[in-house]
Amino acid sequence: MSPVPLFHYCNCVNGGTCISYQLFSRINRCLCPKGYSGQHCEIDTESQCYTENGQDYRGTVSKNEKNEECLSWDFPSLIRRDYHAGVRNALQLGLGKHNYCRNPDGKAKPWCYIKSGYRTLKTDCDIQLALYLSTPPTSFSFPFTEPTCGQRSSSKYFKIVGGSIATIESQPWIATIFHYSRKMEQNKFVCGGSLIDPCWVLTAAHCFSQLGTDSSGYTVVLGKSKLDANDDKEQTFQVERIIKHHEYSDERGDFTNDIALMKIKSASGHCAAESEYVKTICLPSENLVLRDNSQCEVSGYGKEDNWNIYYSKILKTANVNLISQSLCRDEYYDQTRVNDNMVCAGDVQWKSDACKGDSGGPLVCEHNGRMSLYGIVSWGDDCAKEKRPGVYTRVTKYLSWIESHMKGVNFKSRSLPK
Ligand code: 4AZ
Repeated sequence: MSPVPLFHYCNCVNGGTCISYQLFSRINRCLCPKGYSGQHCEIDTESQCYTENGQDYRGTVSKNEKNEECLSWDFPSLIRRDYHAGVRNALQLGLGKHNYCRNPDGKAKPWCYIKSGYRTLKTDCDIQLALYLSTPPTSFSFPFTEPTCGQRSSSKYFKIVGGSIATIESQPWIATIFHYSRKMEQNKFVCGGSLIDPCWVLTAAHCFSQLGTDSSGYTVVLGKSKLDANDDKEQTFQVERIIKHHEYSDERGDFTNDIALMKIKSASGHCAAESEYVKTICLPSENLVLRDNSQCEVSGYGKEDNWNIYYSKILKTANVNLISQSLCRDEYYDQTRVNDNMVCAGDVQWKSDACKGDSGGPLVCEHNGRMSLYGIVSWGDDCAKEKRPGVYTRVTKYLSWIESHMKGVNFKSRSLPK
């Protein structure tokens, strides 16, 4: 993966995406997913009740039990009180330039200040305790809630010489596929992939050309930041099944239908647990055709150039632009190699590209405020070579194939909301 420097320090929460207007200023802002607002997407615009003592309540109820309007936490005279918008850990406590009820000090329920004559009083809010008939739903595994796919918890990049390192939080859907080598007595890196459901990883069919589709030798790691070091953010799974597209072929070197699914195994049946480092990516809707030149990003542990013998030891990301189908097919490659089930993307200066080892990994693009999986790293002539863009499997063409194999999954909850 070749370089594209980016600085993002938005501190977005709840899956907000950091947008940076780098060229003109150093302004950053969070693009919040539906249901969240505020500078850091910290305000939950939908929650009407609180749980436990409401210390985590981040909703927008702003009246006390007598139906009086709360004072804003940045009201000037509150500066003399213990809790106001200017306290050091205001963001963590939920305090800011708003008058929503909060419980920053562990009281019984959310409260707020009100003005009563010359006095400022602390009063309980008119807000109900949530009642669950069973355990509360977790948004990751509960199929009837809004999908949580395609929302990263932060988008941090650190520029280094010769490349752009991505934190795992900025690509939490990336999966790393390994295969056990008996000869070397260790797991060897094979390919990248994308987590599209807690139990399913989407990757490229050509990843299994050399080592086959016997699932027993493979391992999938989620939340991995460094290729040859382990840490406690990682989640590792064995593989239950590998489904390669039955019409995949590279006999003519064309890599058509370069797509495969891996079902990962877990004793509980829940597979991946959502965390800051592990999240699903949305699948695009079937008719999504993004405009030529749309900026997308590709990530992986691929080689930094085609001749390098080593894979990158750290996760990298590069911005690439979508290239028109006709330009790619007729000018950059030819009709026998590029078909409508593929999409091409490249850097304007041909400096960033996917490379060997990035295969199977995600090409993600923003659409409707979420990141969705538009392509799978498939092939290309060399890496970052002029007029030889990266070619990706066009995911929108395989949605029914994916759905037909992911039996038992509430497929709609895996797609981008319309
Ligand atoms: C590969 O060998 C490979 N520049 C993947 C992507 C590209 C080239 C090669 C695109 O896996």
